[in-house]
Amino acid sequence: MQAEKEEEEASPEEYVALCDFTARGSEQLGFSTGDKLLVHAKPSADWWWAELQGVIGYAPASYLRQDAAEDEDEDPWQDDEYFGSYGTLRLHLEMLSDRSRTETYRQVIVSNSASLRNKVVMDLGCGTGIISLFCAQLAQPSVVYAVEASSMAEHTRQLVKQNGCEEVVTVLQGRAEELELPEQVDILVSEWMGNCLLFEFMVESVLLARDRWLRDGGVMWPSSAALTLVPCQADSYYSEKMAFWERPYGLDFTPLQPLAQQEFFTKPKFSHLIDPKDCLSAPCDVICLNMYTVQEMEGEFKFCVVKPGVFHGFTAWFTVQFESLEAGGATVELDTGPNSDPTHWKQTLFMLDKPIHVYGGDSIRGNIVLRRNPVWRRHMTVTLHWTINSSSDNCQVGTKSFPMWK
Ligand code: 6LC
Repeated sequence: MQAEKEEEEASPEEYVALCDFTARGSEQLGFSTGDKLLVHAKPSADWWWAELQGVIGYAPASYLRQDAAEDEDEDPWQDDEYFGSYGTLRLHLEMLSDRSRTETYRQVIVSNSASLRNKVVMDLGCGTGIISLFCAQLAQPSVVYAVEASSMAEHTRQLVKQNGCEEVVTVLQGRAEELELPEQVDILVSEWMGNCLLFEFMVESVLLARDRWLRDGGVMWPSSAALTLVPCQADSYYSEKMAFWERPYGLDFTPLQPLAQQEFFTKPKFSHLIDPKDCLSAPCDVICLNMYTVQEMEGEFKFCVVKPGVFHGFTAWFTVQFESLEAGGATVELDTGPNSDPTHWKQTLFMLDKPIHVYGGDSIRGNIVLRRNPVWRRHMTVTLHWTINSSSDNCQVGTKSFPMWK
């Protein structure tokens, strides 16, 4: 028989705190950068049972590193890996094949073409240069600085020439962070959105470029972004990954269910396409980013359940808005949710550990926090807290943190 408590019996491991952590509640353990903690158990990927100077409590795993010296040479932005992946065609093909995405950017250029005349534009993370080429062909900017860090930039230069846009589009190969330009720009356009809006944290590079290179009164495209959440059913995913173990081939495989939970439900499922009928309530914008100001990466929600069903988890997606520069012009929106054409981002599914039956009139309220992984800067943890208030039952409270990916 497998010893269930094996992990707790193992001798504690020493970890170093990478940054300060303030405990919320008596279950958590607060610490400061550089503190040495003893980790006694790792009951989940996110929260470890740890000790500091005789005090014991839960510590967030992503704040701890086993050996401070060990990773010093590693690049926490993982730029080699990140820009390496954008140096081949696979991801560019995926993005360009996404018509909703690409056509939205084209529409923004077309519907603002008069205002773009003689303007200085920066296309940050231009990839194959599609947005820069739209600008050059469909409007008359004085110059477009097409900035791209990956080796794709060499091909982009060729595409600009091939399409007769070299007078207007200047391709600059390098990271936005090290960019040097001869002037400030009037418009900063970028397609920086990752899964669940923020994954990859390219937005950080965009905001830095904004602060350095956007002139006063300049325009950001997108101008705003929102992360939307809905409580949902996910019957087929649940059956496929969890209910499966109940009776395969007439045998009881339920002892594998805790493993299945760990393996399939710890991280969110990218590439989920939610059927609108699986939404248990109307969706709610939980985080709204104004691209001109700095904001909190957390938000609250309150959902009112509209029909009885099984609450398996939350599905998230995002929208971005492009303000119009033309008098009376309409805002253009890219919506990656279930009521629009699917995009390459699809939606992101966060599964609860245990499904909960809910009924019309129940409320699900709580909050979401997106916390940047302090070491792996393109990664983040999404924490959801929820309280279900039901007329028939007492309230149920839950919380779960999802690493994306580390
Ligand atoms: C699109 C990412 C593109 O932006 C990709 O070609 C990548 O190499 C480039 N990029 C990302 N960050 C920077 C940066 N700091 N400086 C220069 N180029 C950058 C992401 N879009 C989706 N995930 N959809």
